[in-house]
Amino acid sequence: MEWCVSLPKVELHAHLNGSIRDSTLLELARVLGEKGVIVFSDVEHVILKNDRSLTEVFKLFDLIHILTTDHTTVKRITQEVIEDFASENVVYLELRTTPKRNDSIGMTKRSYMEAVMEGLRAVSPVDVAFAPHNDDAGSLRESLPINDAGDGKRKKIYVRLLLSIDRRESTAAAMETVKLALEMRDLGVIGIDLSGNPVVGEWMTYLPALEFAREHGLYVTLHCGEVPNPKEIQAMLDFIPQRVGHACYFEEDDWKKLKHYNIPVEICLTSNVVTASVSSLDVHHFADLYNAKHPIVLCTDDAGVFSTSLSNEYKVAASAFGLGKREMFQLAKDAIEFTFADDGVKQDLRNIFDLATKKLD
Ligand code: 6MZ
Repeated sequence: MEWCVSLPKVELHAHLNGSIRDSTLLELARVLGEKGVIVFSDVEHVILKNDRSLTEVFKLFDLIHILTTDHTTVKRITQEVIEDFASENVVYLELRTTPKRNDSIGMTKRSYMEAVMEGLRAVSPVDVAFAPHNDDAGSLRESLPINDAGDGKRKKIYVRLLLSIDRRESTAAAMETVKLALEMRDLGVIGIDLSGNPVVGEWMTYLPALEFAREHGLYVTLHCGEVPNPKEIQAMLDFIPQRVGHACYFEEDDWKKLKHYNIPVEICLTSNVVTASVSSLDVHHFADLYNAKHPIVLCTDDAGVFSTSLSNEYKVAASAFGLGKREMFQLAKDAIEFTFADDGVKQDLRNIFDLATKKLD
C-alpha cells in the first residue's frame, strides 16, 4: 500500500460530493441535527454503512446534498477533497461536480461554482494549478516548480473541473450547465460529465446540451452502461465521447464499438463491486481491456461513499489482476494521455513520472 501511495497518480473520475470525508459529513450532520433539520442518529447510520446498492447510493447522495449544499460547505469540501487527493500523491485531478441551484439560500449554478473556485484557492498545504489562461493566482501557481516531495519543494497538484449534468435535469438545465462551463473555461473548467441515477432520464434529453458542449470545444465524458440499457449504450457510443465511465453492462457489439473508436474507460473497481454493477473482481472487464491494451484509467468514483482512495484502487487492481510495480507504474503514467489537459500540462506530468521512476525502483 505504501508503494501505491508514493506512486504519482492521475485521477479522472471523482465526484466532489462523493469524495467527502466521513468525518466532515458526520460533523455537518451533527450541526443540522442540533438545529432540528434532521435526526442525527438516523443519518449517522446511513453515512457509516459500508455496503450499498446502487439505489441506496443515490439515496445517500440526496442526503449528502442536504448536508453540503450551501456556499460555505461547498468551499470547505472542495478544499478538503483536493488536499486529500494531493496527500496521496495524485498529481493531476479532474474533479467533477453538478452545479446546483438552491433558491432558499440564493444559490445559483454560478454561485455554487464560485464557491468551488474559492475552495480551490483556499488549499494551502499544496500548490494548486488550476487556471491555465488567466491572470489571477491560478496562472502564477501554474508555473511553479513541479511536484517533487522529498526534495524540499512543495507538492503541486493540477486540478481541472468537469461540470456534471444530473440525469434528473431537463434539457434547459443541462444547457445552463454547459453555458456556465464555457463561461468558466479560464478558471480551469474543461469538460462536461453526464451522471446521476442511471435508471432515471432519457439520453435524448441531454443530447442537445452535450452536442452544444462539443461544438464549443468542451470535452465530454459519459457514465455509460452502469445498468443494462443496450439502446442507450449504443447511442452514447455513437456520440463518440472522449471518455466513458464504468462500461459494466456492455455486450459484444458495445465492446466492438468502444474499441473501434478507441474510447478510454474510467474504471472504478471498488464502486462497481460495492454497488453490484459487477458481481466480483474476478469477472470485472478491467482484465479484458487491460489485456487488449485498450486505454483505461483507474479511478475512485466516490472515495468517501465507497471508503476508498486512488492508492487503494491500485492496490486492489494489483492483487486482483496480478499487476507488478512496473505494470502499475505504466498504468498510472498512461493515464496522462487520457486527461483533458493541454500538451504543456501533459509534458509536465510525464516529467513528474520520469523523475519518480528512479525513486520508485
Ligand atoms: C452515477 C454518480 C455516481 O456532482 O454532487 N454520481 N452518478 N453513478 C455513480 N456511481 C456510483 N457517483 C456519483 O457529486 C455527487 C453526484 O455525482 C453523481 C450523482 O449525480 C451524485 O448526486 P456532485 O459533486
